[in-house]
Amino acid sequence: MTTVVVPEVMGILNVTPDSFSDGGRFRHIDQALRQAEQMVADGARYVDIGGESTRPGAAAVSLQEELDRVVPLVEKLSTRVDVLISVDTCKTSVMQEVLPFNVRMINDIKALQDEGAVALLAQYSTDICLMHMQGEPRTMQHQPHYSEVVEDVSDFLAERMAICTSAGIARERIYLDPGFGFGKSVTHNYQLLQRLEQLHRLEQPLLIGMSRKSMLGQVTGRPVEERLAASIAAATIAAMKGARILRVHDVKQTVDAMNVVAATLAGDWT
Ligand code: 7PJ
Repeated sequence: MTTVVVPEVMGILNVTPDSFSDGGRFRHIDQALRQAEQMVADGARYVDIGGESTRPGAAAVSLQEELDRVVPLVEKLSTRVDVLISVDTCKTSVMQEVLPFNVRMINDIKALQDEGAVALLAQYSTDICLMHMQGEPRTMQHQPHYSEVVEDVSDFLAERMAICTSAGIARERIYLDPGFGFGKSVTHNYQLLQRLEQLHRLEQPLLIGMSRKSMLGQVTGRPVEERLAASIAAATIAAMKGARILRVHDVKQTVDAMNVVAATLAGDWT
């Protein structure tokens, strides 16, 4: 019998600046903990904590602000909720502060390009997600250009992976992500999704994030709050193409979809 791998679901837990203004940090942490508990109840295996907005056009967040948002939450979550913790950061100093806690993954949209990041991670056993991005979040959607998007993304990921492994990071710790929406036109995004299997030649597990992204808005004409159906379709496609982890906002609905995928791949529902 062949082993059927259905992706794990990673729930997105954004720690937004607004949540600080209404009632202070404790309330904000409590709220985030409750949200994490709900995601676990809904079937999430991971929660991904991000303190920096990386949406197109977003302003950079200061180091101190990101630390204040992320570190106390990681600390509390690691002792109170039974879930694998992923931290979405591209700053070496943030990684340094969260790594001593029970963090399972560092999810870096800049693929450990910040100074000292690779050397730091080489001292730990945490998993790492290396994501591809063209340009910087503030400007990345201004005319992205590739000679061939799948090849270029694949070459970049292979190169970053080689840098990690030569620094002593075991291959088994590395997940790869083509970075949907990060310096990519709609066409680039759909070419990547259509040919996602080609990234399996890198022989690493893939982490995929398309939840509510503009590539879904552009083909459906829906605003961000009405992209659930499109997000589920995208997650299902990624699952059928062999993604290992799906990074999503809507955990419960994605888990339902993954149960359908699991039954289909197994030809059985038990
Ligand atoms: C991704 C991410 C993604 C990984 C964000 C958003 C933008 N990390 N962080 N992959 N996207 N690994 O969720 O819309 O696609 S932030």
